[in-house]
This record gives sequence, structure tokens and C-alpha cells, in this order.
Amino acid sequence: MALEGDINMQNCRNIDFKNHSDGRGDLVAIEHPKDLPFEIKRVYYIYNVNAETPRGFHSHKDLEQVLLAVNGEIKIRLKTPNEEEIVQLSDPSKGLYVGPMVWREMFDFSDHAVLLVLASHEYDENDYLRNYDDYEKEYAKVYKREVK
Ligand code: T46
Repeated sequence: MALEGDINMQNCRNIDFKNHSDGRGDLVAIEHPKDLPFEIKRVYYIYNVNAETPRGFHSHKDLEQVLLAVNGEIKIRLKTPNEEEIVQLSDPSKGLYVGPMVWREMFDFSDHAVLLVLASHEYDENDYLRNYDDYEKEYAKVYKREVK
């Protein structure tokens, strides 16, 4: 399992945001283009998730996102047909960039965990690949690669 800082797979990486920490607490600001590779068109957050209830199980065709655990701990399984990583998010100053064509599953939400997501586009159900076989076929088409 990787921590936020260690992720290294296709279309995924860690982004360290500056933490303006002082005696009063911590403050993280996120600006485009300084800190983010895309303009934010949408923000959503996921909370009140039971530890036994995984979410996600899809890929996006084009959407780029940054995921942050602004409270608690959350595990993210990232998968392509060739690679798989589990990343634990727990530091609100570290974002996980997830680009197009990466299968994701979110699980093991700790008590009071909040997953904040910054997204490059408005919500569009047509951008989702919610079936793994369809995802693999699309991946092979996009990257002109046989899947194992
Ligand atoms: C992702 C992971 C990390 C909206 O109406 N607008 C929105 O912006 C979103 C994200 C969702 N919805 C609706 C669509 C569904 O009726 O909210 C419901 C739950 O969405 P979904 O089942 O897709 O949620 P997750 O937690 O499985 O996945 C979400 C995002 O959808 C997805 O883009 O990458 O979080």
C-alpha cells in the first residue's frame, strides 16, 4: 500500500499543497494554475460513509480529479489493466491526482472521514465507464494496447 506521497502509476500522481501552518492551526489554499493542472469546474465531497461500504467502481474517459481526505482516512484502489495500487489518504495537504482512464474504488472510510474532490468538468454521466469489461475495451482502444 502506498501513502499519498508515493503513488506512481499511469495518469496518477501525488500533489503536495503548501500548508500555511502556524500556532493557530493549518491552512491549505489550492489555486489554478499554480497548484492544479486543471481549472476547477466542480467540487463535491463524500462523507457519512460506512467502513463496510465501498464506492466508486468506475473510470472516467476524460475527467481529471484531485482527491483529498480533508478529515479521517480513506483508501483508494487505483487500477489500470496493467497496474494496481492502493493509496491511503490521510493528510489534507496532499492531493491524489487521478486522470482519465483509471479505475477507482474507495473503501475503508474511517469514522468522520470526508473525501473532497476537485474536478475538471461538470457532472456528466456519459463520461463514466461503470462496467470493468467496457473499461478494459475502452482502455485498449485509447492506448492501442492489448490488455493482459
Ligand atoms: C469519482 C469518485 C471519486 C451528481 O449528481 N453530481 C456529481 O457531481 C456526482 C459526483 C454525483 N452525482 C450523483 C450521481 C449519483 O446519483 O450522485 C450519486 C452518487 O454518485 P456515484 O455513485 O458516482 O458516487 P461514487 O462515490 O461512486 O463516485 C464519485 C464520483 O461520481 C466519481 O466521479 O471519481 O466519487
